[in-house]
Amino acid sequence: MSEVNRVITLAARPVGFPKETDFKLIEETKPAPGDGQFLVRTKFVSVDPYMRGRMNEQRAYADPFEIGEGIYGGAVGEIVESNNDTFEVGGFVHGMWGWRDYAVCEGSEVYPVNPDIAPIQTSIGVLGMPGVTAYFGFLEICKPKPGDCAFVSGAAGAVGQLVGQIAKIKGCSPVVGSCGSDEKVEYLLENCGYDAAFNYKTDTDYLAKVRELCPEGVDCYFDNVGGALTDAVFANLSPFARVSICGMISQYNLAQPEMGPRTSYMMMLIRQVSAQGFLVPQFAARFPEGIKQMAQWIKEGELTYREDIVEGLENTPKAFIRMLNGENKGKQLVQVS
Ligand code: NAP
Ligand code: FER
Repeated sequence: MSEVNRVITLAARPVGFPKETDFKLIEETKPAPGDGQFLVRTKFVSVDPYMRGRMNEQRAYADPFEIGEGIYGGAVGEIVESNNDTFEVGGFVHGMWGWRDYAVCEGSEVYPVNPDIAPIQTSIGVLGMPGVTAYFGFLEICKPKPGDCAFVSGAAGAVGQLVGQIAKIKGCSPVVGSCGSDEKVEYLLENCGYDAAFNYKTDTDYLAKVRELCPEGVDCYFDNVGGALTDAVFANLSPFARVSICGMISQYNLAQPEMGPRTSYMMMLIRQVSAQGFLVPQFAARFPEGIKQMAQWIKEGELTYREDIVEGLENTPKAFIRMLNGENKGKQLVQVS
């Protein structure tokens, strides 16, 4: 086993869209666990949109990453050395140690992963943070009822692909999504039970498109992207619609932020709409319940998901950038070992 620990650090704060040169791979000595600690060898790391916010100097909802420090984020790995009787060598755990080969961990920083229940990388995907974001962000905020029209933006990504299926399970109709390629549109229609979907990069009259696909208005809007598409969905909301403000990826890589909203507020007023932003940790106490239900749906064939796996820790910046670019098909992961 290698004695070197490769760590991907932030070399420079990205201006606008991140570049590979904003990151730097450094080599450290493989760390040794102290009393009560254990050493984890990373199997998969997650690249997530929120990490872009942590690369800025300005604090968003988490502290900025420091220049020259390793990038922190979701990861899953195998325990290879242990001074802790509860975390034995050969066991798997997930945690937030991020883009590195090895991490020394304490029991309080990680969660055990059972490889017999599902592939270990699902602990940072469908049965992890993106999964519970879809589950609680949709059910608790959109409060779907059978027959509601549900619209999901960013519908083919890690979170979005799940939201539409949960909407279907709950009897929403129609379930409509937007995404950035024809291949993704086809995936949503063929595999995720969406009633309709469109490619926002080629079908650019969003107002007309949402009206066409949601003729009775949108009752539940799960928003991953913000921006012009969201303006169009707001203009088509039904009376007493519920909007779950999950993400705004159309804004994350802008060097200059866009200002707004105006018409959206007007629509909230005249249609008596509720719109609520959320950060998924607010549901942390209920994660086990959501994960159990999603695992059950997967087992019963009610819920499907796709993962997009790039090989090699050194390619993590590439994977992060391709995810922000929309080249990922489902949850973007990096296989490290
Ligand atoms: P993802 O959807 O798997 O990947 C990001 C996707 O965003 C890309 O594949 C791309 O798909 C789309 N995108 C990129 N630029 C865009 C633009 N300008 N306009 C529209 N779409 C764009 O990522 P994810 O992990 O599932 O996250 C989805 C959203 O959920 C993000 O906004 C994220 O910040 C949010 N989120 C929020 C929470 C929370 O606690 N609130 C937790 C997790 C995630 P296309 O091909 O469709 O362009
Ligand atoms: C968290 C809060 C928010 C977190 C992720 C998010 C991994 C994601 C937010 C977003 O994508 O907008 O504690 O932990």
